[in-house]
Amino acid sequence: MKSKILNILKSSHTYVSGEDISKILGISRAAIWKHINQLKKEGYIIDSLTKSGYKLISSPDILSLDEINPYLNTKFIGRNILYFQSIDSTNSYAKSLSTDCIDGLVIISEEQTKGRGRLGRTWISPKGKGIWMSIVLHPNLPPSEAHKLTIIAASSIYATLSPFNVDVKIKWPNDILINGKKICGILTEMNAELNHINYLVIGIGINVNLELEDFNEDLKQIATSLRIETGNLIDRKKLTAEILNNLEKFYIDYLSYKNIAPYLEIVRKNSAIIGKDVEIIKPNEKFIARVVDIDEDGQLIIDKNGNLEKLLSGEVSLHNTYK
Ligand code: BT5
Repeated sequence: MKSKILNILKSSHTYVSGEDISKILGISRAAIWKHINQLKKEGYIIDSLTKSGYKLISSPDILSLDEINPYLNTKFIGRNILYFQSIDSTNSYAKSLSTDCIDGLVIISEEQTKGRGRLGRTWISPKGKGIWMSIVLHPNLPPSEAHKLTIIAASSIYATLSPFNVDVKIKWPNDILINGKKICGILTEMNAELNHINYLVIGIGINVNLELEDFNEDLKQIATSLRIETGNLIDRKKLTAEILNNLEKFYIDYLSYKNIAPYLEIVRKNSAIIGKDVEIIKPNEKFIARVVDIDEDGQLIIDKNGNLEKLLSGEVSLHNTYK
């Protein structure tokens, strides 16, 4: 009901009387007043005049469904959003859902207190400054294909960030860099049986309006935000919707044709590491190798002392920043 009242206010440029809202929605004026107060608590500035009614003056910078919806053109991704002020981790929440959870459900939080990277690493997620979200999908794919959805996600983030006129690069398997610094990380996890994915969770963290002081000393060297790189405050609502729009387009296309090639092409063409020497960190060894290419399955081909080797995304980290 609160969303319906908000929609009425959003679609009117002048005051809407309590009587009109009451007629449209079939609820009492006292109930309307209660919802208006709730909206005000959420940060909406609503003017009320005894004779004229209510007028929406401004909406808060929040990532609720009501705020993202106007920019969304998807069929199912993001049509259901679970929105939190604070949560431990949107990926952990998504992984705790039952196997019949809604396809395309998005979990978003304004902050994460235990944001996670890969292999138990931490992802810092300060309040109201980034996009910290997890997308739940039910692809009909074997678990061995799950890593390809990280490629789909990385391509959709690339497509979303390129219009900002910044130097966007993809660092296989799951990082997006601007001017050589990390702006986004992707954490793909799944709830699966041996041969079947029950559901897949694509966790996306994007540093949108973080300032330098939001990063600790270590991260200041290797991380950045869209605000730092462009000098502008960025509209998080539009950006969130745009990522979901691109992600759905690429995801549907990939599932229809089972062809990862166009997305691999995006990752290859805009790779931060192909042709460069990187430090490869595996659970039991560390070495420097030259990155040669990414193969048609999305595995990294490296040249280790003259021998070609293939790496699967789950098992390695690549270190250094690559300008
Ligand atoms: C990642 O891991 O890059 C995946 C990050 C995924 C975060 C999203 S947010 C929504 C969803 N819910 C979660 O709990 N997680 C997902 P990895 O490649 O392991 O990189 C982790 C490393 O990135 C850390 O060890 C830091 O060095 C660095 N880091 C941490 N926070 C960062 C930030 N905000 N920006 C840039 N780098 C960061």
